[in-house]
Amino acid sequence: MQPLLRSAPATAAKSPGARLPRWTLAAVEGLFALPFNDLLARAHQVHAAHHEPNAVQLSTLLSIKTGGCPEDCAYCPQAARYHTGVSNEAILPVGEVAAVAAAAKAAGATRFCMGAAWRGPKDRDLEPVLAMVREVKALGLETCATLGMLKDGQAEALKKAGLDYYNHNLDTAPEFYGEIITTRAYRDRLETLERVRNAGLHVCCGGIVGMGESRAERAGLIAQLANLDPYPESVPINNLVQVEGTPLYGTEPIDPLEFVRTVAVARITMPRAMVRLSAGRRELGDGIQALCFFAGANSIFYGDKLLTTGNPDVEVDRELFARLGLHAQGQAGPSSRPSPRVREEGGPSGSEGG
Ligand code: SAM
Ligand code: DTB
Ligand code: SF4
Repeated sequence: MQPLLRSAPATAAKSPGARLPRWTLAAVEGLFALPFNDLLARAHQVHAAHHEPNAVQLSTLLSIKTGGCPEDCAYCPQAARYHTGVSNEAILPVGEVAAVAAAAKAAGATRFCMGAAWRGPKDRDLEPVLAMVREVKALGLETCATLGMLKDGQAEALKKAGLDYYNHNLDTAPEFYGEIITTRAYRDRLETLERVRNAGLHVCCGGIVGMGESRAERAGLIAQLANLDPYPESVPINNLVQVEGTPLYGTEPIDPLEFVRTVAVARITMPRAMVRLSAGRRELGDGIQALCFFAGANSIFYGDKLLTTGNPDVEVDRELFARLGLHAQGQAGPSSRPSPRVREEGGPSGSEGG
């Protein structure tokens, strides 16, 4: 299968003022190639300069509309065309979503993300989602939604209802994208991100690793993200969750240390972003997660389920946090350090980003 945008530069996202890209592909590849200890030391230094290094944001995810999706994302158990055992369900009632959000807040989450298995919402789909956003916001939680591609006016309506973040991932590098999805183009994703940004919403945008991509393609994904202008406030790094029935089932898993490197490079190139250790934490194990937190991951999905697949049990995460001396963001921890310094590290091109 031919990649859709083989020639798209890794530094495609420039500001209208012809700003130089913050991070060239070569510079990002250079970070990946550093000795592991040097990379982690540098990433941790950037992390500690911009964030409280022992605080981790807890975000709970809920699938508000599961399965039956018309798209062909090769990793996704919710695509109707793959036989994964996920059935096409109706959108959840608003009251049920509010109850799950209240329980997530009681368990310590500060952000609540609602996901729908849509190519994009039809206008009639958006109405109940707006009601959900209002209810979740009223609980005092940060709100996030991931509903697919947005049309004119939809991002504005979400913002007006009280949405804080919109999650829309680039998923991978442009050069590898055509191997993974054919039913929407990379530029469609960039357009939705632009709509989200223009509506004044915060951008949550990241990708998936472990899909059989090369290191250069992982670097290409990070370069795309880091050169968005401004770069996303929230960057989920997903480790592919392999689901039987999807085309990517059986792919050689990523070397876990390479996953840590990806987190470290995301931290260095997007210093102020929340870098989220997203799907696939169960497969990583405690030691690798600990390295990811050291390398700059400071957000997780918290709760026993992601959208359709499993996530570490809440009790397991609490125990891991206790062993590592981590605490939930917004709750004082015993080892809290003074406020981080907030000097932004410029990219190798010397220009400031974000
Ligand atoms: N349907 C909407 C869309 O695709 O934009 C929103 C929901 S979709 C499930 C959100 C993101 O979840 C995808 O972009 C992908 O990055 C991630 N995702 C889906 N299935 C995954 C899997 N098996 N492993 C890791 N990440 C996955
Ligand atoms: C993101 O980057 N990861 C989340 C969230 N955004 C919506 C989704 C992970 C889904 C994992 C597979 C599943 O549970 O269906
Ligand atoms: Fe549909 Fe989103 Fe899954 Fe793609 S990732 S198949 S768009 S639910």
